[in-house]
Amino acid sequence: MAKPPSFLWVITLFILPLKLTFSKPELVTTPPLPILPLPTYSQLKWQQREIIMFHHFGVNTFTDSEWGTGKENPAIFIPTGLNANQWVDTAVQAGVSLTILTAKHHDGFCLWPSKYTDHSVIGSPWKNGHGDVVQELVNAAKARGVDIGLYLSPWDRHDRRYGRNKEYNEYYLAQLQELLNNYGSVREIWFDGAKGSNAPNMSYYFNDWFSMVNELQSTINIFSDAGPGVRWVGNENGFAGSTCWSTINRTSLSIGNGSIVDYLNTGDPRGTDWLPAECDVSIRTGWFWHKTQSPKKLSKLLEIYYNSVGRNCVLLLNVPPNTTGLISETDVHRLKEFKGAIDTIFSTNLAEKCSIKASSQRGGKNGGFGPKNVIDNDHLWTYWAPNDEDKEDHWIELRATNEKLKFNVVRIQEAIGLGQRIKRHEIYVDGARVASGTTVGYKKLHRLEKGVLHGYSLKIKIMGSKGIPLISSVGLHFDPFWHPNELVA
Ligand code: FUL
Repeated sequence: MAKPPSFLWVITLFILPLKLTFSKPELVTTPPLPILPLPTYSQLKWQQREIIMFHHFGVNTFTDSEWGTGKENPAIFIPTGLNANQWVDTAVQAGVSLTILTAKHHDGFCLWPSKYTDHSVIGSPWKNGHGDVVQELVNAAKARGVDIGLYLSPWDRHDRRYGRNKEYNEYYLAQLQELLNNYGSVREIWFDGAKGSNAPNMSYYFNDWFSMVNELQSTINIFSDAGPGVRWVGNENGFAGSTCWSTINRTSLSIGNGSIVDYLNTGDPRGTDWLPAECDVSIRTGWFWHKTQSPKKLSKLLEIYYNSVGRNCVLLLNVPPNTTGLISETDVHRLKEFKGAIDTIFSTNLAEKCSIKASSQRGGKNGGFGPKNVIDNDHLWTYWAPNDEDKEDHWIELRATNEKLKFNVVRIQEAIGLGQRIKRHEIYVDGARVASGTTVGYKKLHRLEKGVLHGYSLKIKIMGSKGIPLISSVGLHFDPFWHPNELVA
């Protein structure tokens, strides 16, 4: 019979290795401190959407106008073939995860059966007055895993309470409560600052409105010229400033103030509020559908994409349903092309095949902040961080492992969860400067003016930054749609 193992053997074979394994957990380097202000959870989610869809729909669709008078008869609203599933399918095909509907535009006509007015779908023959466009969109979106947002125009040309501060604010708040209580989760609410020059004087009780919104919806972002969740970019062309900070001073902002558009466009490096910009633009000339208009060319949409998403913003692209209640086929087709083009450009990242080095790395070789982090799939929480001690001269270099790299787009992303930092940067290919820029933020896209470049190495130098720069992603892409010498119409 074999001898039973001695006590000493048991300790050596089983207990010691256990102790060795468990007593020395591997400690990793801590992340650097953030630089305030920071985004909220909902603002980060919003930023990652990149493209949001907007639907302008209402009586204007049937009167061929942009700003209704408020005197329209609800009976003209007859979208006989309305199918919100088709709207949301269009959004999904375009890679969009949030779609915003004009529940009420300036004409005051409500797309849902509000209890506080008869100027709504209730007065329309569509579904014998039992229709509810907001509900139709909510149902279609829910079935497809898409989120919804709502636009409720403060300026109301129909309601007689408009101009009487207390009465109208009560009315507006009552409608806000209807929309935010009865349709499930709403991810964005749009407070439009637009108002006709001859409209009656009116004080909007924004503080009451914003407080009510936050009380009723926990993951919503409030859009207005001045936030507090998302700011207007200052124009309706879909173009952010080439410098674009997500930070700004809210105390310098007010809603409906034409003198702040440049400030809104660029933001403020000294801003104490995190308030990123949304670029609203329509796929057509107008916001509402008009028979005579057609969608913008693919090249124009791509230019808008580079100047919005590629400048640290979210693109809010309006796609208006027609009088049938459908997104026109021409628009559906153009959106497919647009999404196809974005996929073609960005699905291949030549940086993934490169060897990468950097000026320094936080925590040394195994600190977890090495330059390889810029080619993984996490564009927020894994990043390259240089040493705290290195105050300047930060760079990251990608080098081809065999043949030359061929690209015309450089993508840089910052780990904005720890604040927006980069103020100035330059890009070099094989030692020659090919591009320079200012802010980076969530995403900076350089569509190179020189066209397609061939080279072995690409170096990004950070020339100015608040604290150390934190780069979460770098991409080298080839855009076959980019012909820098051809002018975009
Ligand atoms: C503007 C409005 O006046 C337009 O009609 C449109 O709704 C656009 C998004 O905002 O301020």
